Amino acid sequence: MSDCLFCKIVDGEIPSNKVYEDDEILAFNDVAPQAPVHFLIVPKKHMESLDDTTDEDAALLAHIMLKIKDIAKELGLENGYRVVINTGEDGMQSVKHLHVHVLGKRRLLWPPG
Ligand code: DGP
Repeated sequence: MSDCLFCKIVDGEIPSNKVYEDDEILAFNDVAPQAPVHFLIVPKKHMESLDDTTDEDAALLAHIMLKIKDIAKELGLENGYRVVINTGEDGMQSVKHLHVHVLGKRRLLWPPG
């Protein structure tokens, strides 16, 4: 999608601080980190949100989920981390390209706001 911020990051049009990349996904540091480690994982294929996914995306979604622990380990999150997928208006999703937040290196509060 030409006007999608994360598609532009995937295409390299907008620079990002990459932490992992393969043919299907890109992970990069969040520009406004909410924890000492805070990165996002996005599918390279544009999809607006979890609401936009279908059974055909099962392998891609599983790939994202299974990569989290590897990247987390690389970044030293041996004491745990939190995975968040903000979805839609009530979920306060601001960027309309599916992304998974991974936050760690501090004790995170619960419940969230
Ligand atoms: P969400 O509220 O779940 O849609 O989170 C969007 C996140 O994207 C937010 O934590 C800030 C991050 N973000 C927004 N613009 C940029 C950008 O240009 N670069 C990077 N690295 N992160 C961005």
